[in-house]
Amino acid sequence: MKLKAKAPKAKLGLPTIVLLCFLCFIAGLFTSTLLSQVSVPQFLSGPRSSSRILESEDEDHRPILPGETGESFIASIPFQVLSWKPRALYFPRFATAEQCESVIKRAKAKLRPSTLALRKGETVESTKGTRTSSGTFISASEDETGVLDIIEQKIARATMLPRDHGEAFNILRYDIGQKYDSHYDAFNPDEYGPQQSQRFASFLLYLSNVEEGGETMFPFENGSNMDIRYDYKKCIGLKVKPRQGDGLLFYSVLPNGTIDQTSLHGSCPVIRGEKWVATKWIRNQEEE
Ligand SMILES: O=C(O)CCC(=O)C(=O)O
Repeated sequence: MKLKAKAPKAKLGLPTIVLLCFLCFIAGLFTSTLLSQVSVPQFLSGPRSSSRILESEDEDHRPILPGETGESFIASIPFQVLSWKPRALYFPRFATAEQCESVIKRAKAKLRPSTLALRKGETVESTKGTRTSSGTFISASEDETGVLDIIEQKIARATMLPRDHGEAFNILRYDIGQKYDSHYDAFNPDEYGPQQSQRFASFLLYLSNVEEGGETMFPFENGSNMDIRYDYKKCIGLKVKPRQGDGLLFYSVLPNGTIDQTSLHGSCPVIRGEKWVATKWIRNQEEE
């Protein structure tokens, strides 16, 4: 009788299994640490890249608990600094095409020839031709569509100037050849007499594209042309081409409270097409 040789059975006890698991865990940990050090490219491992990674994470853009008058969300309003002298910012796509068309529709039936604030000694006759557009004033509360309300709120966020400091929107239309010669929005008391409050900043929302001409111009930007006898009808300096929905903000008053001489601006004549713009003048005091 042949006896079958029996292979001895390896028996693993619980302590051995636990020890083996532990060893596997340690080995895995070691390998992953080694791999992460080897495989992260150089450009991702420096301090700049780690901030880049953080920037793209939502964690970084989470709103924090606001104050009683604050907002519970992070607003994103892209802008470009166009100039420091005057302080001018450009806001691409500030409003939608539909919002712009709605404002134009609302204003169309109410247009009248634009008027001017007169300096001491000036008359309607002597200033004829300075501002040849037509326009109308519409406040946000008058606009039952709610569009001006949305735009006004956004302007207040972008400027951090309270809504109740703003005048009603002045909706303007310039036809071919129409323009606004260079002027200041702030009123110099020496020229206009004592002022209750001052136009501090201006926000222009372009409601239409213009085929040619119609730029908003700043002839004294960065001090240029200030030392020559500048002809106020000339369209020179920094020019902003109107594009439907874009916004332009500039400050007429310096942080020290005096009028910024470089904030002189105007509208170049429209050469082709038609220009529509909504101007919001924002004062240094609450509007009555
Ligand atoms: O129409 C523009 O581009 C400028 C308007 C303007 O200067 C104003 O409303 O004070």
